[in-house]
Amino acid sequence: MFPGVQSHALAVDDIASFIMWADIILFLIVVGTMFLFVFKYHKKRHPHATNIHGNVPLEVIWTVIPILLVLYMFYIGWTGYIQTRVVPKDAMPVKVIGRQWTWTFEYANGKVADSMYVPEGTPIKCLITSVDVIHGFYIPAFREKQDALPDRVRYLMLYPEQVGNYEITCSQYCGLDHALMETRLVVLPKDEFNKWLNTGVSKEEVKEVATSNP
Ligand SMILES: [Cu+2]
Repeated sequence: MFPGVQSHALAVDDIASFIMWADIILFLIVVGTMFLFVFKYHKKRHPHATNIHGNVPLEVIWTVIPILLVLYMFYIGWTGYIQTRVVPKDAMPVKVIGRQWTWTFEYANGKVADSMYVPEGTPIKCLITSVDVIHGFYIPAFREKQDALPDRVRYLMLYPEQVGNYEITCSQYCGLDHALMETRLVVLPKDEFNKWLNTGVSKEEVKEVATSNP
């Protein structure tokens, strides 16, 4: 997996690796015990089976540990998720419109672009919708994804922390050219972004800027 570029992405990665390591350790404990018992209680070594009626300490342990693990997974998942849902006061709105098979971005001053330009260090409130079928607004490096639904507006918070050029793609199969429905998220330093926002740039020029900064 390529590196995440905002603290939310790092939180998602931490959750994924915590769950993976918890799975690996539990797998080894369960399968290890299974093999140990197959060996230890083989008919040759243990000809007479014992009839066991419960073991309270053991049952408490295997109930409490999984509950704590699941609660902890919920806690780290929730705190990561909430970062994408809480809208800070200084958030900048950007309208994200999906259509077969392109993305369009509209800014508060009326500027329209086919790549998404955002300033570094400003929370971005993406207002996501679609003009035809269901699309999925997906920025892998930010570990964020939200379906774009016709006639509805859904939102997602972005916290661009690093200047750069990131992939935006469609995560819902939406027809013939679904695979080609991609564009760039360009994070610029604040002053450069303001310059970009306040100049009337044609669509061709927007494309040029987006591709000249790989
Ligand atoms: Cu699509």
